[in-house]
Amino acid sequence: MCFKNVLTALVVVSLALTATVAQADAITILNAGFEDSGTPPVNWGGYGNVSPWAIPAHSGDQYGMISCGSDVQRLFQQLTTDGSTPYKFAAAGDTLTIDFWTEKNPWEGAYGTELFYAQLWAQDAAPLGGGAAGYIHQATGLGPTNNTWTQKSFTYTATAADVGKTLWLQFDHYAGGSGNYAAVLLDDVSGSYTAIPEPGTLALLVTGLAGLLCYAWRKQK
Ligand SMILES: [Ca+2]
Repeated sequence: MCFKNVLTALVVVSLALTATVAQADAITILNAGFEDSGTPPVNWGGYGNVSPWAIPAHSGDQYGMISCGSDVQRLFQQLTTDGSTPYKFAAAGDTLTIDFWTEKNPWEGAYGTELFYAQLWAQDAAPLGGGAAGYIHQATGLGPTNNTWTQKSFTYTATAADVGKTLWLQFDHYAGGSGNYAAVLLDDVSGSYTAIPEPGTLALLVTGLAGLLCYAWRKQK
């Protein structure tokens, strides 16, 4: 093998390994499309329910709905990699991305103080309490559009304090006070995570590349 071919192979292997170690893997969201009914929907905690109301779902027949007035209502679910194994950040720098589709009924007014946001909780129990403390990230600016399904997304980068804790995704909705009523609709929630390469993986990568370089150097001589 000539030097040029070895170098080409080296670059290809390096790129492939880099892509492998930085690859995003899927988070499993159970009943992500809210096709399994219930109050709350199957596999979700909180208060919201499932509705096949007059407006069509983003996909399937049903969507999740968080209805509320003067109180805050929510839907939440623990994040797992396969439906049962909890997903936990392995190291600071790992990232988690959540995507979902949302919509709002056009007949519901826009209240000045209406709030909708997604929270990420890192702890060992379900985030049943409504307090502000306890979550590690609150993603705002995710408010739904009237009568149009829109896709929203947020990404969180883990800190050292988050490592090893169970993670919960929670959608919160507050309609703006007594006498107000509003519902936010959700559908097709998905998630993915990207782990930063572990030191051991990087060491193997560097060792392998060094070996290939030595081989190429010897062949050239
Ligand atoms: Ca659906």
